[in-house]
Amino acid sequence: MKDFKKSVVYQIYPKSFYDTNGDGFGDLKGVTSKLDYIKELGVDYIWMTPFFVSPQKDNGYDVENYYEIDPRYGTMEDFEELAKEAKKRGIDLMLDMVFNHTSDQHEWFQKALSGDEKYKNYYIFKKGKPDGSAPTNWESKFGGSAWQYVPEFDEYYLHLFDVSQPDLNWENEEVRKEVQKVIRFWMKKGVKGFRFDVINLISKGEFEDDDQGDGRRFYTDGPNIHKYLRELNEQTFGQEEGIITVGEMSSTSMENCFQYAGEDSHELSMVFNFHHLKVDFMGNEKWVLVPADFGKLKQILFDWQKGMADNHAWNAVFWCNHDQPRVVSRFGDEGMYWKQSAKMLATIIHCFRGTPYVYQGEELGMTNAGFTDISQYQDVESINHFRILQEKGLTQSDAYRILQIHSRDNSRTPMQWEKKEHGGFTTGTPWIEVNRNYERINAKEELEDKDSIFHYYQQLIRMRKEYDVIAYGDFEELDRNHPKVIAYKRTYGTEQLQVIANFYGVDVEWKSSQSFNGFEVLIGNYDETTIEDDKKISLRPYEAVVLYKKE
Ligand code: TEU
Ligand code: CA
Repeated sequence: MKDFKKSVVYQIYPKSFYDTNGDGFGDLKGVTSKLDYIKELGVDYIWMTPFFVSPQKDNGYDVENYYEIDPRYGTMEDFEELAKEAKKRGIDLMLDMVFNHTSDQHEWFQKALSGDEKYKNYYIFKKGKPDGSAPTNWESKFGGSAWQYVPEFDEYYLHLFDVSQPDLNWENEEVRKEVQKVIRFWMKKGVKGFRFDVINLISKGEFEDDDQGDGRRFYTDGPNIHKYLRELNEQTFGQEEGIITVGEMSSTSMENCFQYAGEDSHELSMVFNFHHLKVDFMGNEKWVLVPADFGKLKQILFDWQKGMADNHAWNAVFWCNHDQPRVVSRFGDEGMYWKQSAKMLATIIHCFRGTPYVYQGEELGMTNAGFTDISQYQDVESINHFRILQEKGLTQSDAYRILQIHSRDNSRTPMQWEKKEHGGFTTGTPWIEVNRNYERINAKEELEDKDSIFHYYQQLIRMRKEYDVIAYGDFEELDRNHPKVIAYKRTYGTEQLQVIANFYGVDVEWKSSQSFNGFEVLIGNYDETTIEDDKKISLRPYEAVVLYKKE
């Protein structure tokens, strides 16, 4: 059985991964045909973002039927073939379960809209305020009110995301039973992992106006959340050994995560939190341009590493996913130090305590989309906010600059396979444009180059399996205040690891409180590392080095 502490997960956004029939959409057969590539990287699990029947208003996070494959992606036979071929290569599948909401096209919601009380109670319908306005002032994460008026009922329904994504009512036991049924169905198909979409938003608390924010404090980590997760665990994945689970925890608190992902709490194996990916926001506001706050980034990473370890809870560690800009563009340098900075960023994550997640194309150092016209954008959130920003008085060019930095489409451009039209992703017209740098950045070239970002990731992934200190070691921060360097130490029995990374494109000298005596270089992103003396090291632009010692 796999040990999730030694495992690495590779995330696939199938729509943008590989298209086998020329319709411009990636498909399940496309994933199957690239399994050898994924195997070469050395990962243990593939997390597949949703491929269930969906009107695709939010690229599949609006599920119409949890039991069937959207024909755009293929058939159930294609899925079974994928699972079988993956298994042959020692790779298990993790599916993405979207249970905070369904699509408005889901049969349950359609029945609710037709007035069927049983199904109305699957969702959250409420009367408006006496003046007829929405029940609360909560905002949708995609812009605008979180409530949609239904004239037939003179009521509103709640949608924390798009208007086409009505929130499910988890207080209703029948809803919880339906959800359990879905999980059991996919477990029977041999699925060994689940990622739960925005799962910490399912338990709504009081429905009150928020005079301090957008409403999230009323439904984030809500009153019954731990009860629901324990129940889910007990009724489904907890009954089979070796299933790994990860909860996507939106705006969560660390205290709640101790419980969500605690060793003995019987909720989930691990959690994603996003605090470290808001250091270039203004508070919770993402649609602004502010430079990334390095001090804050370091503090958040260190606090979560230490806090979760001290409380016997487990992190998922990552920079990238389908909702985030590309990390090399965000915190690295996509120009002169493209390769060094991509490797440096990978080093930090892959030596952390937690299970690393690699998002498709991250292992190639893929960059932000570089779109310059709104017609190139496909994401509902980006398109809404492009309008909202201009309504707020920003110029169009400022709105573009913000989208270029923050849009989720930055990570959704197709996988760059080779130096061919559309990066070899499709022979047709891709649903979203391929990044124009595919001739320089693509899988084929990197597989041939020993010094590539791909091969560096491969080495990091292998190290987690070979060195127990990486998988199981304690965490200790080394220098909280240095303005350019991230450094930390891991210890496990007689093994010690020091990770030292220069986060900037300039030379720096760094003095450690620890001695380097007896340490050897395990991996680094420059040919040779200059250790000045037993406590001093010179780091070149974006240099990262991992030192190891066993007594
Ligand atoms: O994302 C949840 C989420 O809140 C964010 O990552 C979101 O994209 C961001 O806050 C917007 O600024 C999950 C999925 O990963 C995402 O793709 C879905 O759109 C969303 O849930 C709704 O299902
Ligand atoms: Ca296709």
